[in-house]
Amino acid sequence: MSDKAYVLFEEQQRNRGIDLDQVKERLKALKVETPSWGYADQGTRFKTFQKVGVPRNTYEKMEDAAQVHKFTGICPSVAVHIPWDKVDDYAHLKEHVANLGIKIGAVNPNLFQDDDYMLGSVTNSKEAIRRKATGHLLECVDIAKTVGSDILSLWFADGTNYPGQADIRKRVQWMYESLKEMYAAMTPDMRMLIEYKFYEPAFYHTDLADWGMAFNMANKLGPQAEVLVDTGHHAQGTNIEHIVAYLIGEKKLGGFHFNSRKYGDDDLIVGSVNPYELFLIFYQILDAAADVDPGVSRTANNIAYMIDQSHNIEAKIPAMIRSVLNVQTQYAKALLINLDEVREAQEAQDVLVAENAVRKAFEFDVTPLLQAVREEMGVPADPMQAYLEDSYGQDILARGKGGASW
Ligand code: LRH
Ligand code: MN
Ligand code: MN
Repeated sequence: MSDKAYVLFEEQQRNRGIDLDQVKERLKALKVETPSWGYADQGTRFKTFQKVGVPRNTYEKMEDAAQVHKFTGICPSVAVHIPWDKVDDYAHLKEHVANLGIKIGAVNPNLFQDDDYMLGSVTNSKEAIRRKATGHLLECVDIAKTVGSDILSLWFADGTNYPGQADIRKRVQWMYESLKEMYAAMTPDMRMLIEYKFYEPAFYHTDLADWGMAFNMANKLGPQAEVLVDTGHHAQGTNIEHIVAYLIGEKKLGGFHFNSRKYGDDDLIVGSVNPYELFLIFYQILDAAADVDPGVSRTANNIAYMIDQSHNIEAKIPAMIRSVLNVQTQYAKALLINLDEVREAQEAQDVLVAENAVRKAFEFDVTPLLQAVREEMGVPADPMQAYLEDSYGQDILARGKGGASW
């Protein structure tokens, strides 16, 4: 893309009242965290296809994640899942990751792969199992302290498969007691992000099934607890951007797990199925960021953007780069919405003008803008092409087959 394309783009946007210098600054400030497990071999419950070159351990997952940051410039942190990323010495891991030019982000406890948790972890009717689960949550707070992370990201597989299987109200209380203990162990700069999911692996009821349950739990715990929206965890047709707007309005939206889904929690590449939904999510966030209520704008500006995907048939590093670029593209488009124009149309109650003011931003080709931003950031103008031309993808084939499975 030539400078000429950017000059034309700038003129076009200036004429619409968009300040591109500001847009560029915001694009440079965007950070998207990638998940360690997205670099590993993952599958469905039917089959995991083992790929050649997959990281064999957490250290190698971090090396792959560093490549995504190297080529995109906007992925300086990596989420870990314990025990998938269990190591003997977390301080050493922190150092290794820092030497790669990145850092450890959200620490995700895992309370769904131990036989003891078949009938629930923090919601189990057996006291001893709840104790064990709470112990793991506390261990994760300690790990976060050691690796210098300020986000604890919680998702519970807890639920039941049959009516009558368990006491739903008691389970809510047990979960609250456990999280209260974890909350008390956090340092004041830490945030607990509570994720919800309407079904799977439990098929009758899930203890934290929707945003309202996560929101209520976060409210009961206190200001350091917030809701995490995983875009794949909703029923078909759910208006996710409405949930986003509502939670920011209540100053309780803490983060995202981005992915796409066509049917269930498919963990597909974000933006691959419904890029307009992603754009509309960013529209709500940017609109809130401009809110006169400082609490609302602070919340909107403090959202942790994370990817949560399983790359099942596709090559993992380029799949992650594609995901990050899709997020960046939709964010760039949303930055082109003239919010004043939307508000004026809202005040005039002109439905069509308002809808048009939002939608037309989606229709611009933001390639010249993104290329200019990347140039200024010192990363390749086309990160995907640059990665594919680089030798890293070939070099890691020496790792062979049979890498980490999460
Ligand atoms: C659950 C989930 C949750 C887990 C991750 C691996 O479906 O989205 O965030 O921690 O997948
Ligand atoms: Mn998730
Ligand atoms: Mn999920």
